[in-house]
Amino acid sequence: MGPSAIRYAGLAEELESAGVSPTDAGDLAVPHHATRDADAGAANAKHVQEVEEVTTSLADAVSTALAEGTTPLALGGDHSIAIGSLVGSARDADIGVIWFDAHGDFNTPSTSPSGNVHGMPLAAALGIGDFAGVEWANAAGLKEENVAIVGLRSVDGVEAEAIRDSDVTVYTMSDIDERGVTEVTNDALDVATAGTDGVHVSLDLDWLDPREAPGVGTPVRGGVTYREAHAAMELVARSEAMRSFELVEVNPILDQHNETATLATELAASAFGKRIL
Ligand code: HAR
Ligand code: MN
Ligand code: MN
Ligand code: MN
Repeated sequence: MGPSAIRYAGLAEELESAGVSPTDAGDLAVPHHATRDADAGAANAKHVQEVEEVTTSLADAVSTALAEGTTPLALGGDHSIAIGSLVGSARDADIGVIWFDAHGDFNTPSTSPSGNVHGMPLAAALGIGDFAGVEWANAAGLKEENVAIVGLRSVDGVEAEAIRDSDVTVYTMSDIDERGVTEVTNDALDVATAGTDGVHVSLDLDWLDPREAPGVGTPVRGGVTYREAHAAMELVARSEAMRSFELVEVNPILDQHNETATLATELAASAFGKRIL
Protein backbone atom coordinates (compact mmCIF):
# COMPACT_ATOMS: atom_id res chain seq x y z
CA MET A 1 0.00 0.00 0.00
CA GLY A 2 2.94 2.36 0.55
CA PRO A 3 3.79 2.79 -3.14
CA SER A 4 0.11 3.41 -4.01
CA ALA A 5 -0.15 6.08 -1.30
CA ILE A 6 3.04 7.77 -2.49
CA ARG A 7 1.87 7.77 -6.11
CA TYR A 8 -1.57 9.04 -5.08
CA ALA A 9 0.10 11.84 -3.10
CA GLY A 10 1.54 13.14 -6.38
CA LEU A 11 5.05 11.74 -6.70
CA ALA A 12 5.19 12.18 -10.48
CA GLU A 13 4.15 15.85 -10.31
CA GLU A 14 6.61 16.55 -7.49
CA LEU A 15 9.46 14.99 -9.46
CA GLU A 16 8.46 17.01 -12.52
CA SER A 17 8.70 20.14 -10.40
CA ALA A 18 12.29 19.09 -9.68
CA GLY A 19 12.98 19.02 -13.42
CA VAL A 20 12.84 15.23 -13.65
CA SER A 21 10.87 13.30 -16.28
CA PRO A 22 9.90 10.22 -14.30
CA THR A 23 8.96 6.87 -15.76
CA ASP A 24 6.80 4.61 -13.59
CA ALA A 25 8.11 1.07 -13.95
CA GLY A 26 5.07 -0.30 -12.11
CA ASP A 27 4.92 -2.63 -9.15
CA LEU A 28 7.00 -5.71 -8.59
CA ALA A 29 5.10 -8.86 -7.73
CA VAL A 30 4.94 -9.01 -3.94
CA PRO A 31 2.99 -11.77 -2.18
CA HIS A 32 0.09 -10.46 -0.12
CA HIS A 33 0.98 -10.32 3.56
CA ALA A 34 -2.39 -11.65 4.62
CA THR A 35 -1.96 -14.82 2.56
CA ARG A 36 1.31 -15.81 4.18
CA ASP A 37 2.26 -17.37 7.47
CA ALA A 38 4.03 -14.71 9.52
CA ASP A 39 5.62 -17.22 11.88
CA ALA A 40 9.31 -16.38 11.95
CA GLY A 41 10.09 -20.03 12.61
CA ALA A 42 13.41 -21.34 13.79
CA ALA A 43 15.24 -18.96 11.48
CA ASN A 44 13.86 -15.88 13.35
CA ALA A 45 13.40 -13.97 10.09
CA LYS A 46 9.76 -13.46 9.14
CA HIS A 47 8.85 -13.96 5.48
CA VAL A 48 12.51 -14.40 4.60
CA GLN A 49 11.67 -16.52 1.55
CA GLU A 50 9.40 -13.73 0.23
CA VAL A 51 12.06 -11.13 1.03
CA GLU A 52 14.55 -13.11 -1.03
CA GLU A 53 12.15 -13.30 -3.98
CA VAL A 54 11.19 -9.64 -3.91
CA THR A 55 14.69 -8.26 -3.32
CA THR A 56 16.10 -10.41 -6.10
CA SER A 57 13.61 -8.99 -8.59
CA LEU A 58 14.14 -5.46 -7.23
CA ALA A 59 17.90 -5.82 -7.69
CA ASP A 60 17.33 -6.66 -11.37
CA ALA A 61 14.94 -3.72 -11.81
CA VAL A 62 17.39 -1.29 -10.19
CA SER A 63 20.35 -2.43 -12.25
CA THR A 64 18.25 -2.31 -15.44
CA ALA A 65 17.19 1.26 -14.66
CA LEU A 66 20.82 2.24 -14.13
CA ALA A 67 21.88 0.54 -17.37
CA GLU A 68 19.23 2.65 -19.16
CA GLY A 69 20.89 5.78 -17.79
CA THR A 70 18.16 6.62 -15.29
CA THR A 71 18.25 7.06 -11.51
CA PRO A 72 16.18 4.37 -9.81
CA LEU A 73 13.77 5.36 -7.04
CA ALA A 74 12.36 2.38 -5.14
CA LEU A 75 9.19 2.73 -3.07
CA GLY A 76 8.38 0.59 -0.03
CA GLY A 77 6.95 -0.97 1.75
CA ASP A 78 9.21 -2.38 4.25
CA HIS A 79 12.88 -1.43 4.69
CA SER A 80 13.85 -5.02 3.86
CA ILE A 81 13.61 -3.95 0.19
CA ALA A 82 16.90 -2.09 0.69
CA ILE A 83 18.71 -5.40 0.26
CA GLY A 84 17.49 -5.44 -3.34
CA SER A 85 18.18 -1.76 -3.99
CA LEU A 86 21.74 -2.14 -2.74
CA VAL A 87 22.49 -5.33 -4.67
CA GLY A 88 21.11 -3.76 -7.86
CA SER A 89 22.83 -0.41 -7.40
CA ALA A 90 26.18 -2.10 -6.70
CA ARG A 91 26.00 -4.63 -9.55
CA ASP A 92 28.18 -2.59 -11.90
CA ALA A 93 29.71 -0.08 -9.49
CA ASP A 94 31.36 0.49 -6.14
CA ILE A 95 28.81 2.34 -4.05
CA GLY A 96 28.57 4.14 -0.75
CA VAL A 97 25.39 4.29 1.33
CA ILE A 98 23.66 6.92 3.44
CA TRP A 99 21.02 5.40 5.70
CA PHE A 100 18.65 8.08 7.05
CA ASP A 101 16.78 6.23 9.80
CA ALA A 102 15.79 6.29 13.47
CA HIS A 103 17.02 2.69 13.60
CA GLY A 104 20.32 0.98 12.84
CA ASP A 105 18.76 -1.93 10.91
CA PHE A 106 21.85 -3.85 11.97
CA ASN A 107 20.20 -6.88 13.59
CA THR A 108 20.65 -10.41 12.31
CA PRO A 109 18.34 -13.38 12.86
CA SER A 110 20.31 -14.36 15.96
CA THR A 111 20.22 -10.87 17.52
CA SER A 112 16.79 -9.61 16.40
CA PRO A 113 14.25 -9.15 19.20
CA SER A 114 11.37 -9.22 16.70
CA GLY A 115 12.30 -11.47 13.78
CA ASN A 116 11.34 -8.56 11.50
CA VAL A 117 13.65 -8.39 8.51
CA HIS A 118 13.12 -4.60 8.32
CA GLY A 119 15.39 -4.43 11.39
CA MET A 120 18.15 -6.31 9.55
CA PRO A 121 18.75 -5.03 5.99
CA LEU A 122 21.96 -3.11 6.57
CA ALA A 123 23.59 -6.05 8.37
CA ALA A 124 22.32 -8.35 5.62
CA ALA A 125 23.75 -6.23 2.82
CA LEU A 126 27.10 -6.01 4.62
CA GLY A 127 27.24 -9.78 5.27
CA ILE A 128 27.43 -9.35 9.03
CA GLY A 129 26.94 -12.23 11.48
CA ASP A 130 24.43 -14.88 10.36
CA PHE A 131 24.20 -13.17 6.99
CA ALA A 132 27.84 -13.89 6.08
CA GLY A 133 26.93 -16.86 3.89
CA VAL A 134 23.65 -15.51 2.52
CA GLU A 135 24.65 -14.64 -1.02
CA TRP A 136 21.37 -13.13 -2.22
CA ALA A 137 21.58 -10.58 0.61
CA ASN A 138 25.22 -9.55 0.63
CA ALA A 139 26.01 -9.59 -3.08
CA ALA A 140 26.45 -5.81 -3.04
CA GLY A 141 30.07 -6.06 -1.90
CA LEU A 142 29.67 -2.90 0.18
CA LYS A 143 32.56 -1.55 2.18
CA GLU A 144 31.64 -0.66 5.77
CA GLU A 145 33.96 2.36 5.44
CA ASN A 146 31.57 3.84 2.85
CA VAL A 147 28.38 3.41 4.88
CA ALA A 148 26.94 6.18 7.07
CA ILE A 149 23.86 5.96 9.30
CA VAL A 150 22.27 9.36 10.00
CA GLY A 151 19.75 10.13 12.75
CA LEU A 152 20.05 6.99 14.89
CA ARG A 153 18.01 7.07 18.11
CA SER A 154 16.64 3.54 18.60
CA VAL A 155 19.01 0.61 18.74
CA ASP A 156 18.88 -2.80 20.44
CA GLY A 157 21.63 -3.97 22.83
CA VAL A 158 23.45 -6.55 20.74
CA GLU A 159 22.71 -4.52 17.61
CA ALA A 160 24.58 -1.57 19.17
CA GLU A 161 27.59 -3.80 19.81
CA ALA A 162 27.59 -4.97 16.21
CA ILE A 163 27.46 -1.37 14.97
CA ARG A 164 30.33 -0.37 17.27
CA ASP A 165 32.39 -3.38 16.11
CA SER A 166 31.91 -2.40 12.47
CA ASP A 167 33.59 0.33 10.42
CA VAL A 168 30.24 1.94 9.60
CA THR A 169 30.07 5.65 10.52
CA VAL A 170 27.14 6.64 12.71
CA TYR A 171 25.70 10.11 13.28
CA THR A 172 23.14 9.91 16.07
CA MET A 173 20.39 12.45 16.79
CA SER A 174 22.74 13.82 19.46
CA ASP A 175 25.32 14.56 16.75
CA ILE A 176 22.61 16.37 14.78
CA ASP A 177 21.66 18.33 17.93
CA GLU A 178 25.25 19.38 18.49
CA ARG A 179 26.50 19.96 14.95
CA GLY A 180 23.41 20.57 12.88
CA VAL A 181 21.95 18.46 10.11
CA THR A 182 23.87 20.16 7.29
CA GLU A 183 27.32 19.55 8.73
CA VAL A 184 26.42 15.96 9.58
CA THR A 185 24.95 15.28 6.13
CA ASN A 186 28.01 16.74 4.42
CA ASP A 187 30.22 14.46 6.52
CA ALA A 188 28.02 11.48 5.63
CA LEU A 189 28.36 12.39 1.95
CA ASP A 190 32.16 12.45 2.36
CA VAL A 191 32.05 8.95 3.88
CA ALA A 192 29.80 7.56 1.14
CA THR A 193 31.61 9.17 -1.81
CA ALA A 194 35.21 8.41 -0.75
CA GLY A 195 36.57 6.21 -3.54
CA THR A 196 33.11 5.15 -4.75
CA ASP A 197 31.25 5.60 -8.05
CA GLY A 198 28.07 6.91 -6.40
CA VAL A 199 25.79 6.77 -3.40
CA HIS A 200 22.64 4.85 -2.58
CA VAL A 201 20.39 7.00 -0.39
CA SER A 202 18.00 5.01 1.78
CA LEU A 203 15.34 7.19 3.39
CA ASP A 204 13.26 5.53 6.10
CA LEU A 205 10.41 7.95 6.84
CA ASP A 206 10.74 7.17 10.55
CA TRP A 207 13.94 9.25 10.36
CA LEU A 208 11.60 12.22 10.79
CA ASP A 209 9.83 13.04 14.00
CA PRO A 210 6.44 11.28 14.27
CA ARG A 211 4.79 14.72 14.42
CA GLU A 212 5.84 15.20 10.79
CA ALA A 213 5.65 11.56 9.71
CA PRO A 214 3.04 9.65 11.70
CA GLY A 215 2.38 7.06 8.98
CA VAL A 216 5.24 4.66 9.75
CA GLY A 217 5.30 1.25 11.40
CA THR A 218 7.80 2.01 14.16
CA PRO A 219 7.71 5.71 15.09
CA VAL A 220 10.33 7.00 17.54
CA ARG A 221 10.09 10.40 19.21
CA GLY A 222 12.89 12.90 18.74
CA GLY A 223 13.43 12.75 14.99
CA VAL A 224 14.42 15.44 12.52
CA THR A 225 12.05 18.20 11.51
CA TYR A 226 10.48 18.89 8.13
CA ARG A 227 13.09 21.58 7.35
CA GLU A 228 16.04 19.48 8.56
CA ALA A 229 14.93 16.63 6.31
CA HIS A 230 14.67 18.94 3.31
CA ALA A 231 18.05 20.49 4.09
CA ALA A 232 19.65 17.05 4.06
CA MET A 233 17.96 16.04 0.78
CA GLU A 234 19.00 19.33 -0.82
CA LEU A 235 22.63 18.61 0.09
CA VAL A 236 22.27 15.14 -1.40
CA ALA A 237 21.06 16.74 -4.64
CA ARG A 238 23.81 19.35 -4.64
CA SER A 239 26.48 16.64 -4.25
CA GLU A 240 25.37 15.12 -7.59
CA ALA A 241 26.53 11.80 -6.12
CA MET A 242 23.16 10.06 -5.78
CA ARG A 243 23.07 6.89 -7.88
CA SER A 244 19.90 5.36 -6.49
CA PHE A 245 17.25 6.29 -3.94
CA GLU A 246 14.50 4.67 -1.92
CA LEU A 247 11.60 5.78 0.24
CA VAL A 248 10.54 3.17 2.75
CA GLU A 249 8.27 2.40 5.69
CA VAL A 250 5.32 4.58 4.61
CA ASN A 251 2.23 2.81 5.98
CA PRO A 252 -1.00 4.50 4.83
CA ILE A 253 -3.09 2.61 7.40
CA LEU A 254 -1.22 4.41 10.19
CA ASP A 255 -1.03 7.74 8.34
CA GLN A 256 -3.22 10.82 8.77
CA HIS A 257 -4.68 12.25 5.55
CA ASN A 258 -1.80 10.69 3.55
CA GLU A 259 0.55 13.32 5.01
CA THR A 260 3.53 10.97 5.39
CA ALA A 261 3.18 9.84 1.78
CA THR A 262 2.94 13.48 0.71
CA LEU A 263 6.04 14.31 2.72
CA ALA A 264 7.83 11.41 1.01
CA THR A 265 7.06 12.92 -2.41
CA GLU A 266 8.36 16.32 -1.32
CA LEU A 267 11.59 14.90 0.08
CA ALA A 268 12.11 12.92 -3.11
CA ALA A 269 11.78 16.15 -5.09
CA SER A 270 14.43 17.80 -2.92
CA ALA A 271 16.76 14.81 -3.34
CA PHE A 272 16.29 15.06 -7.11
CA GLY A 273 17.20 18.75 -7.17
CA LYS A 274 14.06 20.82 -6.54
CA ARG A 275 14.98 24.31 -5.34
CA ILE A 276 12.77 26.98 -3.81
CA LEU A 277 14.02 29.59 -6.26
N1 HAR B 1 15.32 -2.75 16.10
C1 HAR B 1 13.99 -3.29 16.03
C2 HAR B 1 13.99 -4.66 15.42
O1 HAR B 1 14.97 -5.07 14.86
C3 HAR B 1 13.08 -2.36 15.29
C4 HAR B 1 13.31 -2.28 13.83
C5 HAR B 1 12.80 -1.02 13.35
N2 HAR B 1 12.05 -0.99 12.18
C6 HAR B 1 12.32 -0.24 11.15
N3 HAR B 1 13.59 -0.15 10.73
N4 HAR B 1 11.48 0.42 10.65
O2 HAR B 1 14.16 1.04 10.52
O3 HAR B 1 13.00 -5.34 15.47
MN1 MN C 1 8.81 -2.32 8.23
MN1 MN D 1 14.79 1.27 8.55
MN1 MN E 1 13.43 2.96 10.95
